[in-house]
Amino acid sequence: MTQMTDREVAGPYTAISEEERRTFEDQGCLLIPRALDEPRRARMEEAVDRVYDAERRAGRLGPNGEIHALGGVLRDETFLELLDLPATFRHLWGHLGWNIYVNHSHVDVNPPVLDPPAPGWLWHQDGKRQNADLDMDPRPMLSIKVAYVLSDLSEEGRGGTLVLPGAHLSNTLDRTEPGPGGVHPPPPGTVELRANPGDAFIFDRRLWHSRSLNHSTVTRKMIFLCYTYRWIRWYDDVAIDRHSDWWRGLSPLRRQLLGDGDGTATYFGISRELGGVWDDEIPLRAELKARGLLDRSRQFLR
Ligand SMILES: O=C(O)CCC(=O)C(=O)O
Ligand SMILES: [Fe+2]
Repeated sequence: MTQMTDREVAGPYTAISEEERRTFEDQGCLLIPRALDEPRRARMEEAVDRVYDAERRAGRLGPNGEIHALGGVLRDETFLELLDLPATFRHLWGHLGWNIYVNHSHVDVNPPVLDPPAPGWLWHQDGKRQNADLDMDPRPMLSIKVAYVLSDLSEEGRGGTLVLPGAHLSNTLDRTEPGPGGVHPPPPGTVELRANPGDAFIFDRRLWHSRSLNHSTVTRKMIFLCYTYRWIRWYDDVAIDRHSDWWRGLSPLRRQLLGDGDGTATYFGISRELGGVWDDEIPLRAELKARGLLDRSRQFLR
C-alpha cells in the first residue's frame, strides 16, 4: 500500500501536494499514517465499543460476533469529529471538490473468525448500480471512502482489506479459479492493507477490493465514511431531526457533510434565487473561497 510522505498538516484546508494527488490518482488508494492521535483514537475505540454493546443487546451480532452498523457516523457523537478531520478531509475536498457529503458510513467490529463462512468471491467496486448504469470506460470516481483503523492491523491475517492498487481504472476484474474447498485465490497484485492503530486509508470507489477473514486473535475495529456528491442519494437509512438543538449546534460544514441543504437546487451546487450561479453559501465552498482555494483549472474546484 502506498504510504504518503509524513508531513505536518496545519488544518483541514491545507491543500494536498502534487505528490499526494498523483499517488492517489495512480494507485486508487492512499495510506494516511497517524490520522488520529492516540487520545482521539482511544475515544473512537470506546465509541465503537458502545455501538458494539448496543448491537449485542439488540441481538444483531453476526455468526462470528461481528457488526457492520450502517449510518455509522451518526451512531455516536464522538464520530462527528471524523467528518472534517484535518488529516483526511483535505484529501476529500482535494479530490472531489466542495459539493460533497457523507451518504454512507459503517462501524465494523470483526472478532476472530471461529466459524468461517462458505468461501465466495467478494471482490467488488463500490457503488452498486453506479457500475452498471454508467456505460463508459473507465467509469467516473463519484465517491471516496475513508477507513479509520482503530485496532492493530499491522500484521497480515487480521482481516485487513484486500486491494488491487492501480486497478481502479479497470471496469472489470477476472475471477480467479477456485482451489481446494472452493476458495478463490486472490487476484495477482493483491495487497492486504496493513496499518497501525490510528492510521487511515482512503480509496477511490472504483478500486477493486475485498473483505478478508480475521484469522488472528486481535478483534478488528474500523469505521468507514463514504464522501460523495450532494446530487447522489443517501445509501444509509438514517433519520436526522433538523429541528433539534443538537442539529442547530453543529457547524454549518458538519451539517453540509451530514446532507443538509436548503431547497432542492442546492444539491446541484447552485442558488436558484441568484439565477443559477454556484451557491457561495454552501459551507465548504464558502470556506474554500475565503481561503483562495477554489481553482478554475480543476472542474470540481471551480
Ligand atoms: O471491511 C472491509 O475490509 C472492506 C469493506 C468494504 O468493502 C467497503 O467498506 O467498501
Ligand atoms: Fe466495498
